[in-house]
Amino acid sequence: MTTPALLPLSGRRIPTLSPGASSFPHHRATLRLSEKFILLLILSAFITLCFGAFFFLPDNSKHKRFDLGLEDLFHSRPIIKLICKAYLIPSSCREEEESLRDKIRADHERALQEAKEKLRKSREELKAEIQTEKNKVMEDLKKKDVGPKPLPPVPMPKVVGVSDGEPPEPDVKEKRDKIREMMKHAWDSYRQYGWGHNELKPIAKKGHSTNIFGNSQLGATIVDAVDTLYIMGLHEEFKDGQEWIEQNLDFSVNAEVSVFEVNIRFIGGLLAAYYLSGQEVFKLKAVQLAEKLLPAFNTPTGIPWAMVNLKSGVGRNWGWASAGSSILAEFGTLHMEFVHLTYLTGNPAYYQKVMHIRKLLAKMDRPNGLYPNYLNPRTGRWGQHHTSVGGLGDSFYEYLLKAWLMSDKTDTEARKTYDDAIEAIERHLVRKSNGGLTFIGEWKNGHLERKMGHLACFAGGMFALGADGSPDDKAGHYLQLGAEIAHTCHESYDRTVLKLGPEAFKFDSGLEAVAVRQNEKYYILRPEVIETYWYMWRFTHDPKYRQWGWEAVQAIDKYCRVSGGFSGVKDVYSSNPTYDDVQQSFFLAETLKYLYLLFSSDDLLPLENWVFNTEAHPLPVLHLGNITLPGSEPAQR
Ligand code: DMJ
Repeated sequence: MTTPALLPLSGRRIPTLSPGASSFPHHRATLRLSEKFILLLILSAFITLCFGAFFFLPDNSKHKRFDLGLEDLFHSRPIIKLICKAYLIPSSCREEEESLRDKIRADHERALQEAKEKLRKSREELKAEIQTEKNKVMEDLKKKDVGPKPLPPVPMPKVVGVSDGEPPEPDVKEKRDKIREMMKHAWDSYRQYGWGHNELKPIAKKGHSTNIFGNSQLGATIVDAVDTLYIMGLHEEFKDGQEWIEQNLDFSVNAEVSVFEVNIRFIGGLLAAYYLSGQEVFKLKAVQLAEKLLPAFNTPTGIPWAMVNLKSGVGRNWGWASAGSSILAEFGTLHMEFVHLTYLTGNPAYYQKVMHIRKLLAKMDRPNGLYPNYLNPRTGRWGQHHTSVGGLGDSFYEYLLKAWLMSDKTDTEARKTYDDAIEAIERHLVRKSNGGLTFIGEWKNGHLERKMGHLACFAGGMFALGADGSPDDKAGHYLQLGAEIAHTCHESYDRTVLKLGPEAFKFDSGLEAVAVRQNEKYYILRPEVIETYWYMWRFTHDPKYRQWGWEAVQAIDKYCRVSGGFSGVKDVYSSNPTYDDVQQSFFLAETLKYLYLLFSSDDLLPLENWVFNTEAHPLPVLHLGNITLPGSEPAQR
């Protein structure tokens, strides 16, 4: 049997059985009757629904989501529209269509009006309108941007001695002016030929960089030099540098940088510029960069990688380092800057990272009490047993002493670690040559190499700086040791043709403070010898230190100065040297700064109030006796 196909109720056709569908007429009649009854019921239910919807459902047109005329078409009173279409109820449909048409007409008129107004406006007015819109969007974006959070206010450490430091003696003042002029020549040349690049090639007169800064233009010379400009009173140049930093220094770059170099040059430079000038931008940039360095500490031991990619945070070590090790002078030269970062931001992470390194080192066995230069960050074991106060080791010892000084001498743990380390160094590494010159050799697998690097010459200043406070009343002894190192290093300069010191010099087979190998005869504008002269001057006021400093000024000006800045030289024993064509950023940060201070009065940056980081960036002493750093124990006196 074929069941009757109930067509949708269109109102046009009452369903019927197809002819010949059934041969029983009575049955057919019964079916028709009940069908009609059901249809009637459905129809009345729909009519009731229709009225209910009309009077009681909310009007969607009052809750617009789009301002398009089509909105009502699809969203307002949908049930009426459906009924309208399905049942062809003429009056409701007409009303609905009418109101729709009115709405569309009104919208069109409004759009037309707006278009006419726009056409009446001049090109300039339209441009201005677009610009206002753009600015608004940019402002909104900036608000949403996750820029640096404002830092909590902290008591500003006592910033004293940011004075002119003009020396009373006219001849000293004249020398100081000459050094200032050299700084201006170095800066102006970089400004002209290398602006924004990391360093300058003063002969080629273009930008230069090395792998320590990654492949990015981070303006290393600007960041390294701004505090020197400030100290020398070169205000216009300082402002220029500050502006560049404000507008261009961006650390969200895909660059793999040296954690150590970026810390001492950039974070140190920015923090010093902040403390000296009070300009917030320097502090904010320092903190932005520091955050980017933190992933370098994600190693199994917490000893950081040597390099980190600023964008990805992926770290690794130098390929040349013994057994995949990190370097003592690199992971051991973070303390000063990181303590300041915690102090300024209230974020304990920085302090905890460097204290963790200190604790880990304290637990380790040390061959002969010496710290090897290599430590594997995965295993926590020493690499090759090579100890040096020059390259690879140097500033680790410096920062132990300076951590103590910087804490207003409350960090006694740092002082004790320094004293123990220096004692072992003196016993195993410090020797007197046959000619009576005191030198610091290098310890290589149980054997002393009688060679001293230019870098190790900084230790003269360190010994003098650490004299006060040394155990067993050995202050006089350490001041004397500092003086002897200063003398030896001066000899290494004096025994050359150019009166500039070689990179490394020997005390062997009749040799006294002279370089032997060709690849150790270069001078790359390094500061360490002058740094020691300055500390010795501050502690003794012996005029020979100014005299030695002046010799260096004259030699640098004569042999390293070129029309495009200052360049290193490849052989200090040759009267006709070739240039290396690099103006190192530390020449402006350190060499010229120490020279300037050497010819200034002592009230400029007094050592009771300032501690210089290893790149000569002065940071104020933090009087931690009254302050507890977040994440630290209360300081003990
Ligand atoms: C500087 O970057 C720092 O002084 C560092 O501690 C060692 N080397 C250079 C300058 O020679």
